[in-house]
Amino acid sequence: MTLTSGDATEECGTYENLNTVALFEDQKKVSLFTVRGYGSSRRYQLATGVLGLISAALLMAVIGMSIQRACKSCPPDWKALNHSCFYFSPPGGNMREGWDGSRADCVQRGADLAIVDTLEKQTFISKILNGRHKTFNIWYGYWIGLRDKVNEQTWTWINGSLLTEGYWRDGEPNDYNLFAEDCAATYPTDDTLKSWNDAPCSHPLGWICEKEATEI
Ligand SMILES: [Ca+2]
Ligand SMILES: [Ca+2]
Repeated sequence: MTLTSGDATEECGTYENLNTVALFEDQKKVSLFTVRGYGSSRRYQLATGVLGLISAALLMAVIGMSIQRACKSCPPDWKALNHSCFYFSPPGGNMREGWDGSRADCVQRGADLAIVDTLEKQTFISKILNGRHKTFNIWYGYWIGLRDKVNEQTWTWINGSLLTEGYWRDGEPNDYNLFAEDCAATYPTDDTLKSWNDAPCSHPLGWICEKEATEI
């Protein structure tokens, strides 16, 4: 199955199509064998032929449903990566929220803040932010679903799993001592693998939501 990334897309299986051809060929062989081997009368030949066609049609219908189930899609204003959809809040300065407000927006969209737990996700998100903003700026951050709010320096994703690999900017996370910096955001940077910063959770920033792609 080919995985997709970019704008809202559909993702459909292809192996089912190959199986369709093979199974249909098998079905034709069975039908021909039936007609040649047992069709002593014309009526019997006709009956087996019709049965063969009906069973082939049923087979195609079942496989067609299987192909539909393999298709995934994201809403028009979301970006697709593998089996996930990502929403990036608009880049305008009047569309910024604290971490809690950002998460509430994601939940309202049937999603949650993004869990950036793979290199592929990190690179995907960084490239999109770099395309938007061109350069780093403290106000160009986007909240992700990562905090050390409960235990300082124990970074935990919103699904409860602990951070195993972080893509922090040099010198981060620093829990900058004038504030409690307990929420993580990702920023446009030259190095796509060094884009995170811990910031005060009330800091007004953009946000990135993530949800499973929908089967259609
Ligand atoms: Ca902290
Ligand atoms: Ca920091």
